[in-house]
Amino acid sequence: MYQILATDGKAKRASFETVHGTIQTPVFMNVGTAAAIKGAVATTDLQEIGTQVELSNTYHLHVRPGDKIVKQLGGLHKFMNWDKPILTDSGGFQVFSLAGLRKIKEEGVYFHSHVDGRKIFMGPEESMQIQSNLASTIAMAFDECPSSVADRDYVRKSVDRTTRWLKRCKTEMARLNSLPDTINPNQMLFGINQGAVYEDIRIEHAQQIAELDLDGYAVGGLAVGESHEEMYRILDAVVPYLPQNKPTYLMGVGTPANILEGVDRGIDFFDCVYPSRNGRHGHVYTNHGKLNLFNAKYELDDSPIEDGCQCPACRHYSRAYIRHLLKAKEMLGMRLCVLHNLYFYNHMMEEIREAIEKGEYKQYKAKKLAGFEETT
Ligand code: PRF
Ligand code: ZN
Repeated sequence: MYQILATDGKAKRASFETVHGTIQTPVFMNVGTAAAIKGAVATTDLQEIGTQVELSNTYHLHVRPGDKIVKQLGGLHKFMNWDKPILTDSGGFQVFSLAGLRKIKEEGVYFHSHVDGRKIFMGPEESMQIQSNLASTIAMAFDECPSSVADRDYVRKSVDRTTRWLKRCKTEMARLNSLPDTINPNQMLFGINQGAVYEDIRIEHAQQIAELDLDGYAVGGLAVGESHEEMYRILDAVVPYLPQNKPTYLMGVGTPANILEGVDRGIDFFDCVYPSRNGRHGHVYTNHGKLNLFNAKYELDDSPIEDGCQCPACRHYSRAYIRHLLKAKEMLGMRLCVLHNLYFYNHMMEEIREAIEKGEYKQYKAKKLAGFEETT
């Protein structure tokens, strides 16, 4: 059940009940593509950094270790020792961004594994079967994410196919959820809106998928090379056409500023590799902009990454020490930066939820954005 608890302009503060617990939105999902958050972060660390939802990938787990293996081991929750919600992305996007040679047909996509080059076929049914074996809380529909420079004709055809695929996903998920040996018979399905930068195609597609009465709705195909302004223009246009009584999810977005703008346009769920990827490179977020801890100016800096931050890195270690670890290529350096960055994102979402509840979202957003612009 999705319940809106407060609104402030278009910004929504809601709760979303799942079989693995209630999600408080707006929420940032922490990315663990191959059932691991990169940077040596264990699921036992997640409580301390405020993670609500972990996100993994159908494609990666199908290739390695194999979804049938995960099913035999009791599903992804048991496998990775995480009992809170898990969202699995459908594989569509990863096939397009990772796999080499691929062929898109009406039935699905033929491609080669990025691990061993073996030939794989994935269509809507296969994606649902894999996600059912993984037994995630929320499964994503199998979609095509057209390039941001794809022409109108291509996008139109691609979106129509994505709609046909979505209907097949819905039918297959209902079938799988009713099988006797399904680990999570309550698995939910989110549909994905596509249409590149064409507002009319986006809106028409949103109206078509809204009719299917799914558990939630994502906006895909953004943050794929278009400008931030274009992304905000598409969100302004399309989010009002997604069902208001269901959660919305902006896939693969983004910077803290992108998230603040997405929330302001009615988005509930976000995910992005930035905090973990940047952390692994010693780039850490603060309320006064991003720092590069490799910089020589931190050599003798015994303050924490951010004063007052309650993350496991800032409570115990200095910038100088973490810089040393990074320079010495000690794994702990990366790990502390990733823990800080994920805490920073998760904590910002907590502040966002509070600001919406108080009806102070505009002021909160303006103050936060001004801070990020400061040079440190
Ligand atoms: N589709 C799917 N996953 C995604 C995207 C998409 O369009 C994006 C686009 N930013 C990120 N992840 N299935
Ligand atoms: Zn910190």
